Amino acid sequence: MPLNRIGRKTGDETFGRRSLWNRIKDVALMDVAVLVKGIDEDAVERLEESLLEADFGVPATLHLVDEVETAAKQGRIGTRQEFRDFVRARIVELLEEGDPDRSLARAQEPPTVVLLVGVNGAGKTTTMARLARRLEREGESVLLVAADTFRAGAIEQVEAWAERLGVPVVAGQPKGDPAAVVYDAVDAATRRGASYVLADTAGRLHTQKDLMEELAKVAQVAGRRKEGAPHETLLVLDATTGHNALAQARTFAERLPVSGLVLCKLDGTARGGVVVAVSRELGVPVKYVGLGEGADDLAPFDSAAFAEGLVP
Ligand SMILES: Nc1nc2c(ncn2[C@@H]2O[C@H](COP(=O)(O)OP(=O)(O)OP(=O)(O)O)[C@@H](O)[C@H]2O)c(=O)[nH]1
Ligand SMILES: [Mg+2]
Repeated sequence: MPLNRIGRKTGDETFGRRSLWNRIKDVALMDVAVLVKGIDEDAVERLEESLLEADFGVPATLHLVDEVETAAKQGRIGTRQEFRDFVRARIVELLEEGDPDRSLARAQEPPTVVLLVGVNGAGKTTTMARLARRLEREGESVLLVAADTFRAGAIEQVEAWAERLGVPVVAGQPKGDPAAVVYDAVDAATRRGASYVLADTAGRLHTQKDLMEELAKVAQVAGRRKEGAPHETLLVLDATTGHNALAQARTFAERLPVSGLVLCKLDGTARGGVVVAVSRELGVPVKYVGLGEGADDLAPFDSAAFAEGLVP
């Protein structure tokens, strides 16, 4: 198991099911009280450790700890509420650095091609459906693509969503070539004048090299059919994943032009602190959050609301 720089275990198993932010609150608040009285190396290290364990990532943690330390020394943090507000504001700052554009990409000439990628069960298919619902409400015309030809039942799942939403779908054959399906779908969308093509892809572990190559090919083939495609590649993350999301994100971004993140299952107990690190490391914004299993449970990402959820 890897060790962090203060010699603690950093594997997922150290995290447990309980929200790490509850632990941060306990440990960090205590430590800030100590900081306020006078700087204590152990207190700083404990705060650092708790942030690392909350999947914050090393650079963001060091940055935040430095700031907390300075603010405490200067007497700007004296109460729990001040600490809470301070940490929330810093998280917002981390997420808003560079003034990220969180809107969905739009091709100069329709259709705009959006790929949904991620590990198994993250929420890709549900996100595609919810995105279709949002876009249709905004007056866009959407074509769904069932390009998960790998998992049994995946094509039927997309077809069921298409019927429920009343949007057209282009589906592949089970075990067929997903790149060919996406190519055909872009063709179909161009003929129909659809403004968005939303392509579902099969879940895959970032460690499965062949499947990652297959996905890279899907993106390349889309680009051959339509200039600039995929115009948006959304990496869908499960908020309950923890630290592993960072490794996932790195590998997907090596193979694909990941342009945005979607954080699903934020309606459960998980707070998804890891997206702060993922977003910063990849240099791409979180665009949406999934807040349930229904067709309307997708919301634009709001960093202030997110920070409040992280530091309740
Ligand atoms: N509570 C909750 N459940 C979600 C959310 N998003 C997806 N789910 C559920 O998570 C499960 C997996 O969602 P899918 O959309 O099928 O995930 P996927 O990434 O397409 O999965 P594979 O195709 O198997 O890789 C389903 O039961 C969804 O209803 C969310 O935001 N909140
Ligand atoms: Mg799926």
